[in-house]
Amino acid sequence: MNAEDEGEGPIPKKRSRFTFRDLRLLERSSSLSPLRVIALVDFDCFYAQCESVRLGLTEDQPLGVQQFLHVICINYAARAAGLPKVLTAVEAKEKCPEIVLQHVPTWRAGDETWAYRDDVLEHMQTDKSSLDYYRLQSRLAFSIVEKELPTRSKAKVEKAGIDEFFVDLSSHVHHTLLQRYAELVVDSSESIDTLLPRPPPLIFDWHCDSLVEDKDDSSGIDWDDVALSIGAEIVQGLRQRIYEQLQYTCSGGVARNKVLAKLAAGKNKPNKQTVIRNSGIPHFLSDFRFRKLRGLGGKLGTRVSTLFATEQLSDLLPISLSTMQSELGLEAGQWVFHLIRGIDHSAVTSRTQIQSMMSQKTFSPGLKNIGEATSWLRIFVADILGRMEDEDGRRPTVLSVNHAIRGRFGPMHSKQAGIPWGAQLDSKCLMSLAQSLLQKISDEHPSWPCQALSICVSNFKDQETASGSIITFLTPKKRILSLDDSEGVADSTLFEQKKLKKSAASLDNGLLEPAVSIDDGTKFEERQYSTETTLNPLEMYTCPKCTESISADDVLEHLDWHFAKDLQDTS
Ligand code: DCP
Ligand code: CA
Ligand code: CA
Repeated sequence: MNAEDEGEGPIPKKRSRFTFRDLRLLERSSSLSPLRVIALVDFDCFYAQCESVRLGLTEDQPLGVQQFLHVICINYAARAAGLPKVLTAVEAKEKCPEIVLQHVPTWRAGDETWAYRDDVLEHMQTDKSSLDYYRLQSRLAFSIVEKELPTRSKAKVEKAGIDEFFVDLSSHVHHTLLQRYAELVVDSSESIDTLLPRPPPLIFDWHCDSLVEDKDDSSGIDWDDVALSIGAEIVQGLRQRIYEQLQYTCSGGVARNKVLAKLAAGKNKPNKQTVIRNSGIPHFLSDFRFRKLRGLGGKLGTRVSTLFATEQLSDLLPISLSTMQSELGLEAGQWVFHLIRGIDHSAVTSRTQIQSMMSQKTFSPGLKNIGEATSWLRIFVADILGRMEDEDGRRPTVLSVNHAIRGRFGPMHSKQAGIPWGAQLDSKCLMSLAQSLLQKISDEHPSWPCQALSICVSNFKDQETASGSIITFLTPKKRILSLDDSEGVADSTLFEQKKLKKSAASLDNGLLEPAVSIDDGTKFEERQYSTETTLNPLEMYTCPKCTESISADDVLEHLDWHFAKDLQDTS
């Protein structure tokens, strides 16, 4: 960007603030381009919409999605009736008697797959909730997005949670700009640092429901505005396609980076779209509590609020870069200093790579013997196989079984084994590994009754790159479960297995030789375990019961854990 013609006051400038170089950077989706266009699309009251559409209800029918005794998502009709986002089923009925409460599907010992059931409350102690239906809907929506966005102009999509995705529209917008405005085609005789001509005087359509701008800024429309409006037009089209095909509404935010796009999408809901003009960024941000900013919701945010004794973003603005750096460290200080000014260069990465998945449960009374435990291993395996359907072309290479005789309070014993690369990755393969690992734990340690059991698959590899062997795996299958009757109390715990000390055992084809023993007898750590550890854990939620910060994928299981703990505390 060149500041050559700054300070001309309200008289329309002849040249843009931007150069051909900025345009070139836009084409490459470079985060350094001041013309960058990033969008975040987030589904409105996602689980509630899934249920409302599935049940064929109208939007104005209040609906809540129930998980055991709690309501974990309510639609906008219920919010209009004054209900908070999370509450108990009893409170929901009291405050809004006409509300429809739909329980999430559950796994049940003895059944072949998860199902919607009318009698969950009679089986609270043995059912395990399943998010598969919502994951499936998320997948369907995502495939519409991938189909609609042009590959030629390389729009990049990043799934950022079960119901939201970022799109880097920069390259696509560049393509459209050049199609629509011939004056932007580079003249080879000109220097790349030449200022662009001004955009033509336009009757401007922002393609949004809410525009954030600086009302005092009289500099007029420039190419960054045109770029954002083209981005908004694309997002509007995407949202429209999703609605036509799935009947789900979502809200969109369009701005120059991920942090701002996310804030914008949350600003007006439901079914609304917000665009932040670059000139409006300081004003837009000044109202926020800084912990709302992506990246400041967790520990770093807590540190900042403790150090500077404030939650308000505006209170941080007078703090100098050097003070930030001396308090928070060079890198973190600089990062926070920029972030609160709306500067964020993080890239939209086309795929969030899940590194591991865990399926888990606590039991009270504990599982009596290996037979009971095997029934639950089958459910865990089916749960994990269902979730792996999202992982097209990637498969885990390690499976571990974690066994904690006294639940969260340990000790925990874990064993892991390599998943044979040549084998079909199905319930038979995973069960065979899991069973032999559990048997080994049971042979080596006093193990029954057991209060917490889990399996974890990890070290995901791309099928093509990892071995070169072409095999079939993960064709969607019916889960095969034949479960014994189990008396164990259901429900998950949140825990983190100790880091595996050794790498996987033999990954050779066909070898089912399990068991590199890891951390036997180590103290059980009472910390949150992210069931789907991604490189970039994005969405965190504050649990209404304990204020712990929980990733989206763990929320249901976390509430499950509270439920189990409440039961324990009252018994
Ligand atoms: N979720 C949950 N418990 C929470 C928060 C979220 O189970 N405390 C689940 C249910 C939500 C889904 O994750 O439908 C997506 O979470 P969002 O934060 O995007 O919230 P919603 O989509 O429900 O509502 P909004 O319209 O505010 O986006
Ligand atoms: Ca949402
Ligand atoms: Ca969301």
